[in-house]
Amino acid sequence: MKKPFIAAALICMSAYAAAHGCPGEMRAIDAKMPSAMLAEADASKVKALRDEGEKLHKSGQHAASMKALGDAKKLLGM
Ligand SMILES: [Cu+2]
Repeated sequence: MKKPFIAAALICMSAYAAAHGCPGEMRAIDAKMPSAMLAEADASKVKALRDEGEKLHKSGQHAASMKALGDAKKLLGM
């Protein structure tokens, strides 16, 4: 009786993590942006990657989204 419940809970948690990884990255980028000392070209690149990440996330392409957001974080030195 207990085991199926635990399995279901684990499946829910991993789905939760996958669905919420991108917004967490977006929040981290948004928090960092105002204090980031970037050249204008890099700042607009970060913004473009962050927007692309959000679009990909909304269309369900979380792996691609995480990659775009990861590139944005790299430019931010995070
Ligand atoms: Cu996502």
